[in-house]
Amino acid sequence: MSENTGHARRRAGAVAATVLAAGLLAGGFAASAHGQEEPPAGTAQEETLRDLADQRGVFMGTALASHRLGEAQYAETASAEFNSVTHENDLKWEAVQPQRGQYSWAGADRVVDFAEANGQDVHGHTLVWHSQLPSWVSGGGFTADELLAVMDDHISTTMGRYAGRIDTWDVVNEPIGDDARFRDSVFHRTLGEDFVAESLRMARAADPAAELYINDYSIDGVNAKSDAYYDLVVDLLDQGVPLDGIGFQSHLIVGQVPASMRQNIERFTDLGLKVRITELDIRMNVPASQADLERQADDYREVVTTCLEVDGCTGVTVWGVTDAYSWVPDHFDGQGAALPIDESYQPKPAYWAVHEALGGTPGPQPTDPPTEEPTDPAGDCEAEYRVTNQWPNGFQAEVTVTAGRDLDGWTVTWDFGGGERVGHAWNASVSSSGSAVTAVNAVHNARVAAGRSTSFGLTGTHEGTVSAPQPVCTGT
Ligand code: 9MR
Repeated sequence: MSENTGHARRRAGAVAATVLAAGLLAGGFAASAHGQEEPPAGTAQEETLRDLADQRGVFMGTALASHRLGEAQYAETASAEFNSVTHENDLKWEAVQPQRGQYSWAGADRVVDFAEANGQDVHGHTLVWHSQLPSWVSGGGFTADELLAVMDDHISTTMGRYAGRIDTWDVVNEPIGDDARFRDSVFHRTLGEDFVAESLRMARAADPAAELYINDYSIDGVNAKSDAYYDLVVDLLDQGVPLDGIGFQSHLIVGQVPASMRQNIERFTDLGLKVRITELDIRMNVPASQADLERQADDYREVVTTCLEVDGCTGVTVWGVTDAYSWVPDHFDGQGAALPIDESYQPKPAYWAVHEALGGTPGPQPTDPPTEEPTDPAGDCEAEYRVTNQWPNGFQAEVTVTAGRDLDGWTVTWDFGGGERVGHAWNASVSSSGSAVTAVNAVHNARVAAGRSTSFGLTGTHEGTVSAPQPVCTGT
């Protein structure tokens, strides 16, 4: 890719981050008219998931459908939020070689071109899979030698076309079934278990520089199926078969992130393999309850944090840009809402959980109903400053503004005592002059009724001390 092109597209794509941030500023996760507006001038722009992943040197990916790339919001969100893409369907055998020897690259190329124009990596999905396999292969009646030739042609042609442009591949997808035994397929029936090793050898020959993976679902925790994979990959490595990693698809159900996920990732990375989370989504019954959305956020946080904490777990791809186009509702009756961005391209609690796990802000917290009688401060308003998190060079704080009378706007000022500097802020416009900081309400939280509260947040840097400033609040 060209650096310049990538950079230019990157800025254009940041529109989506603005939409997401503005959705947040509009006061919630639901779609709202404000969702299309620019945030108030001076409001700090939230970093996107992509920004944060880039800073950490990990991938944060999504699955793309070529036929959606003409939709501006889809394309802008995909480029702003993700630094890696996987073809959701366009690179599968039935799409690429529907008839023997007749290759069809339009959809696959479109996704690769999009990724290159946006400076994104592409993960190749997938080469040898029992599903979405054209009937000329599955019902072809090939001998072992013939089938090997058919596989070699498909692998070498497909990987060869994208050599240098697609650097990682799911060479074999889902070879083991839910019963932890090799799945019945034309490949297994004709070639036995060796079809996996053969596919990997062909892939290495097709593009020696590419990283080669086996990919499957329901192998996220330690269980009979992941044990079977463990045995398989130990065997492959013992035989010297080229294999670089294993993909955990991670199609999960809310509240069911396996407790042994970390241990499971580590046993594969201990073998010298990489682990990728390749297709993460976390489904629930719909319409989604707030409690499930919060639980889902915890689950997303756990998966992303677990991956980031293990050396050799290289990143996370979520299986789609928006709930509007997720595969889940079509395959699981009454379920959906599985992705971090909702059907209206608004960030869900899961989005902010991933944001936070990647080192960003946690986004807006749900407003708890008041549990006590509202306080009634003297004067216009009072502000309470609370440090909510801190780390070696940084900190996060929340400031609560409580109105003493009905306010049409408010300003909070304070002085940092310890050399702190504000980095990002949300739900207020924050500016600094030396150690003096001024925070002015955002549009959506300007009005505060007497006795009620609103809050804003910020992250910043420090030089060793995180002080507890005394903020002063003035109402307008
Ligand atoms: O998301 C894909 C969906 O659009 C297709 O209809 C489906 C058909 O098999 O495949 C989905 O993607 C699958 C992926 O390629 C492999 N792992 C499971 C994914 C979800 O089914």
